[in-house]
Amino acid sequence: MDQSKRYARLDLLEDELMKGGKHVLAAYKMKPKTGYGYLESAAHFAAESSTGTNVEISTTDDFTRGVDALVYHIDEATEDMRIAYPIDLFDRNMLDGKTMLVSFLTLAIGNNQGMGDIEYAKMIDFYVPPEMLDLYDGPQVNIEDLWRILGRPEKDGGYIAGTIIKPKLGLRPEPFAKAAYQFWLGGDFIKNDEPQGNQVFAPMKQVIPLVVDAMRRAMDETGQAKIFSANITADWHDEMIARGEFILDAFGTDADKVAFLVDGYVGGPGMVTTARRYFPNQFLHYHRAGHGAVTSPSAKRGYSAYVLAKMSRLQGASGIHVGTMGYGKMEGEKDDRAIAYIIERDSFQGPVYFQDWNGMKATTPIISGGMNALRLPGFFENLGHGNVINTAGGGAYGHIDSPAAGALSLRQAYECWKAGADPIEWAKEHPEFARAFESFPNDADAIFPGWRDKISSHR
Ligand code: CAP
Ligand code: MG
Repeated sequence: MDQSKRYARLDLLEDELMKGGKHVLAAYKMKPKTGYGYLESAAHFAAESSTGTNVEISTTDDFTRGVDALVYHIDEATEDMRIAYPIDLFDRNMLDGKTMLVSFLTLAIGNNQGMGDIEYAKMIDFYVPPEMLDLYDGPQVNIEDLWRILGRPEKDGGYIAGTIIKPKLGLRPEPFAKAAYQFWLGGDFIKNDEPQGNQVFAPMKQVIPLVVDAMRRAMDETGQAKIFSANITADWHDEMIARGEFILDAFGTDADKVAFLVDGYVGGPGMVTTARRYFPNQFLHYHRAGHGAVTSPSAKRGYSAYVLAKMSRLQGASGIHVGTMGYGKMEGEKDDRAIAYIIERDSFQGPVYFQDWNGMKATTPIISGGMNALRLPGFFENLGHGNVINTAGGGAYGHIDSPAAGALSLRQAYECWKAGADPIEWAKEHPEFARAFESFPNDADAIFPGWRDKISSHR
């Protein structure tokens, strides 16, 4: 059934829709199945994503038609389809009238992902009007709070050198805490690797008190504050809270140095909001394991990593992984900078929409995945700044001298970029950075060909 007379309004102007402020706009790359017309399929898509189904139904009234989602732009050649969703479509909390991200997903990337007449559709951008922005929690804590705790300025406080306890699984409590202590002698921030929780060989009740002790010893020794991002991901709300409360209790007077890591893609918006609302004062660390299933450029359905990051700011993530823009081991490219810019800036022109955040706090980009000191200078150059949290697991624990040397090499890499120095020259004055070349020789060969002669000749 062709529903384009009801669900398409190609005369609507995007500018006017944005000015009107009563619609959430979403842009997709959509292709219908062979034999289906583009506009007809787009209209069916909008119907399924709002008030309709595949047939005319007798219970529809004039009010219903007033909240139809409307296709307002199509370009079959580029597969571009844009839809305006009236803000009243989105579910509001009974408790406080706020809106919920899960409702955005249910409508805008819900049933429409499995329709018989759609080959594929992927959301590449969306726009939220000011009235709707106010209905999301947004972040309460971000990198500025970590800078304050670390004794740095709250603006432009610079690079936070972090790691992930490696190996990913298989450390008993004592070796785990030892690994943490060793890194903290040189670095700032440690996160649980995402699968680490309450395994039988490393029960949280044993591990966490040892980590507290490791942090305190490292703080005494270095005279610097340290931060630990603890994984509280769990299927059950009560389990997350039990973990969070246990951890805060164990850290006691150092509870301000605890972030909570939530695996927000596999766990979903409910898990993120549980952490955001139950522990509003802790840095909420959004890890996104599994996101590649829908965000990969090779995936034709779902949504992009840009959309994922933008949604995380609405939910109130303090920080989210944004990839490494082609400098690390995970999929990515230089232009992925936009994924960082949309969450950290007051406003940003995305692939389709200009979003003004209307004062919503920033979410901090977390740079992770195959990073080490040698890859960082190029990364910072591409991003244009170093106000990020970087977690390098292999890049710290793979340093041939020690995890502390690995941590120092990361910081030295940042300082090298900041000084605008040549990394080879920098290595001559910074031994931990220099030893990163020996530690990661394949990277060194690829990024700094001929380094062996230049660095070793000055030893
Ligand atoms: C990195 C990591 C992170 C990835 C996630 C890992 O370890 O701990 O989970 O960064 O990807 O398990 O692979 P290494 P992303 O530093 O040893 O590579 O940040 O892109 O979401
Ligand atoms: Mg990991």
